[in-house]
Amino acid sequence: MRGQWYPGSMARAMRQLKEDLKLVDLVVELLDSRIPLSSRNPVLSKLIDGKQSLILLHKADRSEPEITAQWISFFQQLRLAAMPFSVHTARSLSFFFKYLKLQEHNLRPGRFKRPLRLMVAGIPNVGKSTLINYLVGRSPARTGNRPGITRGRQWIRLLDGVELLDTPGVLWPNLSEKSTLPLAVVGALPAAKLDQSELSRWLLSAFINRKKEGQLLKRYPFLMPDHPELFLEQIGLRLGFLRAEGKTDLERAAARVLSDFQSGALGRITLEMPSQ
Ligand SMILES: Nc1nc2c(ncn2[C@@H]2O[C@H](COP(=O)(O)OP(=O)(O)O)[C@@H](O)[C@H]2O)c(=O)[nH]1
Ligand SMILES: [Mg+2]
Repeated sequence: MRGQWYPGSMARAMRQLKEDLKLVDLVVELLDSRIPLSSRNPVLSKLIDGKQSLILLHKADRSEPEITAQWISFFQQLRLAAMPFSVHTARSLSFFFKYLKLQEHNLRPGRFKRPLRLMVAGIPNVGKSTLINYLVGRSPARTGNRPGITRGRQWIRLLDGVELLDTPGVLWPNLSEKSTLPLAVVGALPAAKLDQSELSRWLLSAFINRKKEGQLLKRYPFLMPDHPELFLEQIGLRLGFLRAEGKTDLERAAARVLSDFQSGALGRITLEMPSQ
């Protein structure tokens, strides 16, 4: 199963991650706040064993804030530090930097006074590169940065006494059966390998279950809210997605729904609850 999605590259990424972990004091695990269960790597917690770790519920601008707060309590009950994060919300950054300053104070090995070192890890498309670029761009310690070199990797000074590894760790997601659809709709698995209309039907019913038909109606103002099973058909028909035989092109309608979701045009939604 794992190999089917990530041929070869994941084993290599895992070996590299194990090497990088030896160099850091703190691991920042990015989860997609819309699917915190499925975007968690099942073995990372064993690998970082004993090390300080922080969960960022990333892309928090796309998920429901009340549910993100529930997830944070959920992780706190497991004794895991977690906070919401979005590169589109300035407040995220100040919380994160505050956390780092506190850790620097608590964890930085006193005797040699070397910097606190951290790395970012997460599944494909969760926003690792975007986050690193954003942190580097917003870092008050950026000016006059002279990164030290560690076997092809670089340390970037984020704050006084805090350094970030420039390359993120790539993890595979939770690949259990029930995670496939959630991962594919957020773009963590190649949607093209799956049935587009199955994916979009699943997504549309998630909006209905979460009582968010209103958000669908905003984007597709012609939908009849009482006919959820016809949504895809209506979308295709009204957008003029027709096949030669005059039938609605459901695959094209499905692809539109998925791309509207991924671009944020369908508004905020969380697809996995802590109670699951
Ligand atoms: N809405 C939203 N999108 C984000 C955020 N961070 C990253 N993204 C988007 O997520 C997609 C994947 O980001 P990328 O950094 O390439 O992911 P990586 O594969 O983990 O390195 C890109 O389209 C980013 O623009 C965020 O905080 N909010
Ligand atoms: Mg990347």
